[in-house]
Amino acid sequence: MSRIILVLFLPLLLLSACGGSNESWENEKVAEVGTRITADDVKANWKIESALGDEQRIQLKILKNDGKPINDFEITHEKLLHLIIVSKDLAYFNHIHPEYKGNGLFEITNNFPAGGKYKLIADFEPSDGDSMTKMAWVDVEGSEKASVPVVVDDDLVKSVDGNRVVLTMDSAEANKELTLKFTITDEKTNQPITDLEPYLGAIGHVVVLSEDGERYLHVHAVEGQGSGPEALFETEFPKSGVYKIWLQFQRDNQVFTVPFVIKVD
Ligand SMILES: [Cu+2]
Repeated sequence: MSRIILVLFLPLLLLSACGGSNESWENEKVAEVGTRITADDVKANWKIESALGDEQRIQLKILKNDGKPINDFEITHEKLLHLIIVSKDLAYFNHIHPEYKGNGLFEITNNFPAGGKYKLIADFEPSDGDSMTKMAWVDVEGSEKASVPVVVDDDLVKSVDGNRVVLTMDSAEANKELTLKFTITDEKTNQPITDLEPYLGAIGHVVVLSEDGERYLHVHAVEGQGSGPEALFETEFPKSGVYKIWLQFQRDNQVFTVPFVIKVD
């Protein structure tokens, strides 16, 4: 895509460099020639193979469309690349950070709970590009487990390892910016939790996927938050339907993952 633009508009670039016509129309086009890499310029090649024991080795090669590897990545949220793994039925979730091997290649092993289809989602930012997401469905060898239905939660209160989390939203409408508010209390004492530790440079991390696993939402932690009991995140649902939300936060060096299923009108 960008190469085509480059070829088409190179004459314009030369023209303007030579002090030629300088209409705004041309300037806009020339701006697209800029060297910053966008998601359209990048592809990811995924490979999964058996490693030691029950582990599978995941390899992810980040390339430009012309096949040249992207070599340099920015650290975002403390890591070069974030990998989310979700099973087809959204029952299994993992968030891990592959090791960078150079030459655009990231690698990590993962212990999948069963064979079958999984969605792999990589978030990263080439040093001369935009932050971007590349996703793929992959097949993992092995016997499959029965699929667990995605059921909308009756109430948005979940307890995980002694942490009780309440999710409230200012609205649940599609195509509207909204805030997800998580309030965390101690399940035993009912006291507010105020010892959240920064996790990946924020108060927490939230992943949202549509019921079919096709839509992955960008969610931003509201900046400058303390250490609980509230954790606020901003997002926008692109379409009505059922979504699964995973909140991750850290206390005492341990990361907790709390899932919710909501219906968006
Ligand atoms: Cu991450």
